Amino acid sequence: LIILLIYSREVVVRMARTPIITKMQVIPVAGYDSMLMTLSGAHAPFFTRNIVILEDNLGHTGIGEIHGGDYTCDSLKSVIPLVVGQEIGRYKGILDSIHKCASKSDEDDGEGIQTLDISKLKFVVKSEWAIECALLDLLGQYLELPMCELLGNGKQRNKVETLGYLFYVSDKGKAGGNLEYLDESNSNDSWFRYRRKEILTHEDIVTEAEILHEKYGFQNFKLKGGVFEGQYEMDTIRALKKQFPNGRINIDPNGAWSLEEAIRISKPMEGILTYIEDPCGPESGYSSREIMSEFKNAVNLPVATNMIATDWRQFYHSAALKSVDIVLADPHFWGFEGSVRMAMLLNDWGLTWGSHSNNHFDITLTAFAHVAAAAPGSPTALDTHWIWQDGQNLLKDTPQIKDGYLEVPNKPGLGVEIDMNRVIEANKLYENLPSHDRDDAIAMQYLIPNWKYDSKKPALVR
Ligand code: GKR
Ligand code: MG
Repeated sequence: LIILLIYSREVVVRMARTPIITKMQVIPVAGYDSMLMTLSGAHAPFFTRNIVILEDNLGHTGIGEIHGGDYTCDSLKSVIPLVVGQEIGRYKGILDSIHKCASKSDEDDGEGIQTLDISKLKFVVKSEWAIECALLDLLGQYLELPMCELLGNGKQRNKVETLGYLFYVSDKGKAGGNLEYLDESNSNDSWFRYRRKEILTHEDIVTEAEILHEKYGFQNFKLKGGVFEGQYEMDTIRALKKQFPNGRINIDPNGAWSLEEAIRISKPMEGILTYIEDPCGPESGYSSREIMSEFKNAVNLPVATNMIATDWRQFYHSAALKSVDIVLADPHFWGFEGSVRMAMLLNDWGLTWGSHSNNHFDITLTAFAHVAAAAPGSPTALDTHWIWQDGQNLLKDTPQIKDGYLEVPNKPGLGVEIDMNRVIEANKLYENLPSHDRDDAIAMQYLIPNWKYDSKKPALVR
């Protein structure tokens, strides 16, 4: 039997025209975050991710990063036998075999994230896209081509316009020392000091944008709404526009406003906002795709989403109803090839592509740079939470954001090198956490006792 196994392995190796995957590791990791405010509550001091590392018989290493938590980690580990032993040239077949053996979790009711229930995000994210990323990294190294050259029609640009993701931030001191938020008050970097402080007023947000503009050169900003009354948040946008008259500014309340409120407060913002993201959600028996379509009929602003079109079936209905102009097709929802396929389709239809993000490390930053580099036409400035994590690098050569543009590594594959010492540290942090799933209610309850999530009430409105 042993001889037979050795023989059949030899046959596979001899027949393979591209390298064989010899090892797949799944490493859960954690990093530090600020007390960022959103409709779903307040970010915890830590966020979690899963890292995939593939090795091939040429000695190359391919990497990918995705959503954190045990569900995603276990899904990744369960498919290791479908990946190891395969040749990288068959990467589409490998992913197809994973899809075919995937089964829907009993907890997944198919609702998606149209009401921003973050416990459902793990069903919208597909763990195998971290494997797709690592496979494309290996394939790019084998072919000596940057990853963006393997996607869609290949590389469309050398750098990718990126936005400054503005958040209201609560005072971490209000958690009474029970939650271990990072203190960067001694940092030499003014952004690193500022991002861990309370940021709640219009003036605070303008200062946040000014510091970010100074450090990264952003000309595009997105304010995370769903925290205060909608009118207060629109006044923050006005203050931003006053300071950055040429800036392109967007607000995303994650569907918190009713259709009536969204129309009332957004109409006066025509000419001030560049676009608006998920202003309203499902109501009165109508889905968010129907409600957003009515919003679009009433308000003359381009509308973006990462909530109402998270797969092709939802996109079909969103497109049929003309509910959106901009689809933020996160490669971790749609896949790398799928996100670029969406970019090509939107471009052909005269619509716009962009990408959504959650907290992430620099592996995701690099991967998104390649996807956006392959998106044809004029994508909207890319979302990234990276500015809140900058400094917690898992790479030795993290791509930089300069003058508002993220560099796209011009080396084979992802074009970056993983720093295993940092990964091991981030894994230790993860292993010491009491829970691995995101729960924004815990920190919120220090601000408002017994606070509960309500998709129709901004977090600080109770
Ligand atoms: O990180 O809290 C957050 C964001 O609000 C995230 O959960 C959203 O999914 O950033 C995202 C968005 O654009 O909707
Ligand atoms: Mg959004």
